[in-house]
Amino acid sequence: MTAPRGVAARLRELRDAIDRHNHRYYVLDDPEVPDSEYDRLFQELQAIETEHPELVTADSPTQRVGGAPLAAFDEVSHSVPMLSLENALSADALAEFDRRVRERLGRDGQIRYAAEPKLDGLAISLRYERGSLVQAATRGDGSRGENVTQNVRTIASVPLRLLGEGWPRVLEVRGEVFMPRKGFDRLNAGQRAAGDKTFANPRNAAAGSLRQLDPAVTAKRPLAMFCYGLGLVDGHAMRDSHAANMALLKDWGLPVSPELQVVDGLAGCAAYFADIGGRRAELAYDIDGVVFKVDSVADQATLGAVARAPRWAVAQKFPAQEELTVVEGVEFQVGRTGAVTPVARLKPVFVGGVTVSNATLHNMDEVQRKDVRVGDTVFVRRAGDVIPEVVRVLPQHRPKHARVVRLPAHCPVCGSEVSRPEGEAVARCSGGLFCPAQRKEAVKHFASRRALDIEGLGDKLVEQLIDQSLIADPADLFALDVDRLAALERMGQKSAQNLVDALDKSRSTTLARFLYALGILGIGETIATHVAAACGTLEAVMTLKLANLVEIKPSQAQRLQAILAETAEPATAIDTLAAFDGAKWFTHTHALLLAERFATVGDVVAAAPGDVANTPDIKIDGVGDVLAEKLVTFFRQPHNRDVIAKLLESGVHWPDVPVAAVAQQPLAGKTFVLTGTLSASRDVFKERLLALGAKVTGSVSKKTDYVVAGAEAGSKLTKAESLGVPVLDEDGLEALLSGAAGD
Ligand code: I6G
Repeated sequence: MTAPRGVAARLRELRDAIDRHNHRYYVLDDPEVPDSEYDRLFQELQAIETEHPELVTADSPTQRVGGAPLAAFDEVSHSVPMLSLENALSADALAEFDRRVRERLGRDGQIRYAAEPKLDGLAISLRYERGSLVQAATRGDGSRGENVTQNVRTIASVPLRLLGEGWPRVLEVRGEVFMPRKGFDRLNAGQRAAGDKTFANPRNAAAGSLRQLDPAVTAKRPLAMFCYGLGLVDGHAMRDSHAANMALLKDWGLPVSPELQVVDGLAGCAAYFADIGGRRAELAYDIDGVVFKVDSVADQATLGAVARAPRWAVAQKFPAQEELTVVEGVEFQVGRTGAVTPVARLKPVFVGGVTVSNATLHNMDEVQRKDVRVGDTVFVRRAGDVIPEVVRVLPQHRPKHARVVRLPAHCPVCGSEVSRPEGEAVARCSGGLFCPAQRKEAVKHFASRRALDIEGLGDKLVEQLIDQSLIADPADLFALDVDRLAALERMGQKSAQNLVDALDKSRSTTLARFLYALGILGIGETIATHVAAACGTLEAVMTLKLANLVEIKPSQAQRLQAILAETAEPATAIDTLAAFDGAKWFTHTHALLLAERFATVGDVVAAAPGDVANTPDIKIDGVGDVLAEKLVTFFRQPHNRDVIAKLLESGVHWPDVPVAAVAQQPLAGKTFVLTGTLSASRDVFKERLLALGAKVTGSVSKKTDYVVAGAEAGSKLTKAESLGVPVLDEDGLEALLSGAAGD
């Protein structure tokens, strides 16, 4: 049945009116009509939609809360990465930021900054297509987040349809979801009354509410949002200033901070920071600082981004909050790499919005420097998300029998010896993967998002698996079956099956991720990518020798032979030596390198200097002598080789990286900038370029070799054209990649 034309027109009228009233009520805080009038319009709309279900659309105000509870959130790839912010923890750090901005832009005068409070909430990306909200996603790791559309639709201040006109065909808006303090207090009072768990602070409450699988629960939570930036914009030239763009969003009905202001130079920033700091307690929501952004969009493009943060924005944090409490004990925690870290157990104290009962003491040098003893009254500090720390002791409150903290001789978890090498601050358990604590951390790392990305394998589950001896190392994960998993605490048949599926999916990975997942000391994600690119195969990595990577110059070899002849016993094993007067460069790494060829000092002294000298034949970006030793030593350990063999037997695999050494990599020395929308996330193309030895940077300069421009490329494309930098489209990039890879 088609509805009469008059009905459709009335329906449009009602939706427009309700959207407008919602906006005035929830965004502008300035309602135009009494609640009774709003209710009447809403009921009329509901009645029409009940009679004409064919007229119901997803962006109707009646459809905010809908949809069945989810089993899990889908993953969403961000077409433009969601960056984080550099922090400035002092006025000096902010001045340094301003100096760098002016230097990079070549400006003497003041920079105009857009300033607004930094909310203590959760970053979110909203996607509007032709004015309707189609997707909302969390930041996740910046490239991929979780699809929380159903939940975000329930936030009253987020429009399901944009107001006005002239919006781009696709508009991605970034902002922060938060819970105002009053709503938080009400929520906790309700939770308490119902005997349910209360939330420690508004941030946790906002995060917990947004990650509900049942949108009906989220709908009851008092969430709000402010937009602070843009993601992908397709089909509309936005304005050339950040503040003007935010004003445009506001015109389209999106909530923008009423505190947003444009200020001039560092002095303007300082005044704004002081003003907001003074009014912090009066604001309706928690903030932890102020964000300053270069207001000119063209200048933002020139400044670009480093790693995960734009160079044109900074978060100046309020000073950390500190409270007094008492150290009730000191325990030692064992981390993934065996580091034994002293942790103070504190009398619980409320600092910066959370109850703190543990604080790190970092290492024994710090314990001694601060002279922290059990029984001491101490200041504890918590700054933002940083782990709380003991700042200083109040010696006047020290009880008579305050106990001195000593490093245990044996690991508190496995009983192995704890050693602290000369000159190192960190003490380590020598148990390696024999130590359950290290095993747990190793498995957690192996499963983590940037490693093998095993969805559903949370920390608690890993702990259970190790404690119940169901696994001893990461390779054992692949032998787990649904029945064994389903028998674990808080696991059912369905989640067990999901985990087995996730394990199966994770078998297919990349060499770089695999190397990172092994958790080799010092080998982070970037270095793992360089190692994979330089070596090409796991076998090549596993057979690396120090001789491939570490240099001993002929002049050093000669001098070393002379010193050894004079000062060392010929029968001394060469791998026990390090540093001599006159050869301070000679480290344990060099001794290990020589041990690949010689057994004793006598053998080294008797050799031709040319045989003692060494020229490395593989250059791995970022791998110096220290990392070279860690890498080579790791793969020499039989238990590490056993775990790797087991992993390969369980079907973990990756595509080959057909490369030998960086110098021979086809794209070595070439710098690329990726811009605009490509058919897959830019990270995918970045990974492929890195694997062939290329560098990928965020900003275009004369040194850029290629700019790869996808759809709707903006200022970077314009800059490339003005500098005469070659521009490739996606097909051009594919051709270059397959040519370079020798396909
Ligand atoms: O995490 C953030 C909070 C607030 C932001 C941010 C912000 O502006 C007020 N702005 C940017 C550009 C980014 N993160 C990346």
